Amino acid sequence: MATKLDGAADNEAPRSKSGKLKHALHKAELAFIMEAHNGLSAKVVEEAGFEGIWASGLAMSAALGVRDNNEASWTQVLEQLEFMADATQIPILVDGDTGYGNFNNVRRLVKKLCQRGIAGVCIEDKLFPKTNSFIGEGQPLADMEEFSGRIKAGKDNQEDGDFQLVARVEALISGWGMDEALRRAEAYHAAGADGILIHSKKADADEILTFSREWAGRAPLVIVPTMYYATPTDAFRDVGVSLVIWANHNLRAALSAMRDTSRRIMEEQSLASVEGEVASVKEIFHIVGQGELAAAEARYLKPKVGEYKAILLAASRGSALGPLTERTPKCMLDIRGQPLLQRLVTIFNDAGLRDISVVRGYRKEMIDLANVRAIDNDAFAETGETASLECAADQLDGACVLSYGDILFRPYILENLLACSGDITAVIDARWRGAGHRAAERKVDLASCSRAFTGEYLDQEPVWLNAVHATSAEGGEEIGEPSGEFIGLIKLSAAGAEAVRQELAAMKSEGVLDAADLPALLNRLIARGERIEALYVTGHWLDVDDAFDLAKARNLV
Ligand code: SPV
Ligand code: MG
Repeated sequence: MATKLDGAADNEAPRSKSGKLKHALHKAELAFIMEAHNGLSAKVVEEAGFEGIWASGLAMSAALGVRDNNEASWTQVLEQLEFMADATQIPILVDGDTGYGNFNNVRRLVKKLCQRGIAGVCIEDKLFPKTNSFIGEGQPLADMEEFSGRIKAGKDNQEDGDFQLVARVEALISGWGMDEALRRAEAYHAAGADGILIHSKKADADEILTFSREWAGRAPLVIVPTMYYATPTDAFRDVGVSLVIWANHNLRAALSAMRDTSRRIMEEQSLASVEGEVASVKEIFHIVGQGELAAAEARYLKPKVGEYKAILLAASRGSALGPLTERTPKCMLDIRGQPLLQRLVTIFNDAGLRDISVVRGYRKEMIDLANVRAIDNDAFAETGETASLECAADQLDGACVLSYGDILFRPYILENLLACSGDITAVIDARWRGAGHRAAERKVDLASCSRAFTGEYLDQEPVWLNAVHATSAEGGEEIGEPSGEFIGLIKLSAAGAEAVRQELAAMKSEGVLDAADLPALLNRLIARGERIEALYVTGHWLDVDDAFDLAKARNLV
């Protein structure tokens, strides 16, 4: 029994595409490559798990609607190959026909294939323009020495050291017999071919098996069992074949499927019966990597306003409002004929944001707004803002604005926020001590930023948030002179939303989620190295904590 050549050790990773093809040809086990004729079929071959792709001349020609007679020019083939190589990670062995001419054409072909990331080429010892081997009898062969010159020229000019050149022997097909086939194989091996493809058009594999035994592993042996398809694959293993090419079955499968589908749609004048039998449009999007593009867009494109989601946190009762919130959560208190939350939703809608989620808790049945997604934090009584936000974590899957559910602000504030470019931007009121804010009487989230608000027209340098500290009438942390008050409005890019999602998960696993508020979340993000942009505003917003605020809100609108 002949054995396949000993090859490179399997643990030599990572390999280039040509290195992978070289390995497939030289390793001890039998390798398989499968036909593809364009980018999509190349992806299908890769997806199925093949070690490589056979870029079949017959299949690529037929896919272009032309014959396997070099009717497609070599540069047109090159263009198809570029799509196939770009679409896949596995190596491509190209059917280079006769090399499109003499040694001069072969060396230019090899150079160009190396430049396009093609792993290897197979050239056959016939004459340009070629005819498919299964057509007619006794096709003329190239002169053996002249063909050896094509091989040498190809190998001398490969820009990629591992590029593989396979020499295809047509002597059996053209009726020249076994001795001539072996003589030519030996000459091509001596000329530098990395492997020998012995081709046959017989329905049984006898001549292939005989050749393989006689060849006895002098160089890797490649076969194309299109006509002797019934031969068990183990028979090829037993005689030391290195690489089997399944040469045209994707093209043939596609032709059958396309014919059947077209015929049925033509006859039935309807798509109904074929719909379940063809690949879904979704599958097409998936195989061409639409998901990767969406991720790249999120990374590289500024989101359009309409792509922002909004999450409004409205789970708390608002106890400071006493009996007013006994039956109604404070976000649903009436502000001149409309609930506070409805007014907030309208601000978002007017700015172009349509996808709005509200996290409900206290008296959740009272919160039922049109075109707003309701998300429930049923543990609202024992938890706070970050726990509510975590209930909406599924919505943090792209650019997003987070807002307290009990604030109102002039629309330009949201407009300015959406124009900010940072991944995470928090709105800070520089005028927090201003009239009517009554900071000494209530809990305020005081922010310290990289620099103070200037109000200068030309001041466009970014400001960064350093920390947010909760303080109250009873006194809070000493933070020196604060830069302003965090108003409860945050803009997140897709990356920012992902960072928030991860931080919420971390807080959950550390057991600190339930007690935390948005300032705590911001501080943790800063601590882990996220840069949080501060957008200064000067008033023009309010939050509703008590009856006084409520009166003010009723005056605002
Ligand atoms: C091809 O697939 O184009 C081949 C193999 O060259 S064969 O069609 O068998 O010649
Ligand atoms: Mg071919």
